[in-house]
Amino acid sequence: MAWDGSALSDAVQNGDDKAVVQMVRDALGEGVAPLSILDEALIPGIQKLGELFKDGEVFLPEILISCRAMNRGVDVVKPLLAAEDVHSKGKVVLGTVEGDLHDIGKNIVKLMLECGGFEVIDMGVDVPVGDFVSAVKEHSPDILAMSALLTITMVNMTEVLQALEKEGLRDSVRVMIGGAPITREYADEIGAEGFAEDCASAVTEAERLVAN
Ligand code: B1M
Repeated sequence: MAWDGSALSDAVQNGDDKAVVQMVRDALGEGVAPLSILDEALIPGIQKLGELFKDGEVFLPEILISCRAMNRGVDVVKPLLAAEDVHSKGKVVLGTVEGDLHDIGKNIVKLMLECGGFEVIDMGVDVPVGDFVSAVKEHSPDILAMSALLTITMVNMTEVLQALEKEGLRDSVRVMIGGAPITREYADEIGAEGFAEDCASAVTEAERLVAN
């Protein structure tokens, strides 16, 4: 019988961290795959809350409490997603663009990339354009990966691309972008080589970028 993650998703929405941790452990005990727990319950839980937020039915404090509950759940599955193959597939500098404090998606992308065998240098959130450029200079990554969740901050991705161009670094690195408002069309428009709409496809996209 297929696993039903709706109770766990509800627990995330209710911000009940103890229930979240228990249900994740129970699901693992029943043999549910860690990635299914992430994709079918933890992520949908926080996404549903976003819809309620949009409709004015929940407010920021509730979202923060739910984020904490979700992160507790992620902490339980994290070690089980760990890569067995320690050989690095490539180096990724990752961050959320300037003006943007959303990091749940970025952190999950980081986790999945690491589990997929990439070395990830995490710049955190609200990363100024110049810091991305400095990180490319310092670490010479294969991929510069940027996340944005706000329509008003996604434009900062273009700024980073322009700054890389100005510094003569643009050809040294592949750029991958993602986040709720980002599309493949937007990536094409600004000249980013890579785009992924979720954490699982971020890994396949990163693999494609390092192979080309
Ligand atoms: Co904010 N927020 N938020 N928020 N928030 C959104 C994004 C919003 C859509 C909510 C809404 O109105 N429905 C809206 C943006 C509207 C817009 O711009 N069009 C919004 C707003 C308006 C705001 C504030 C302005 C609210 C305010 O203050 N009035 C404010 C801005 C603060 C700032 O950044 N300067 C704000 C604040 C916050 C909190 C701090 C409360 C909290 C963030 C906590 C945190 O991240 N530590 C928060 C949250 C949680 C959300 C929602 C509810 C959930 C986001 C999330 O974590 N989703 C969100 C609504 C929504 O998205 N439905 C919302 C789960 C996460 C797993 O998905 O991040 O999409 P996501 O990541 C996915 C993919 O996008 C992809 O993979 C991930 C996993 O599959 N992905 C990548 C992400 N990055 C990638 C990078 C890649 C590849 C794939 O390659 C590099």
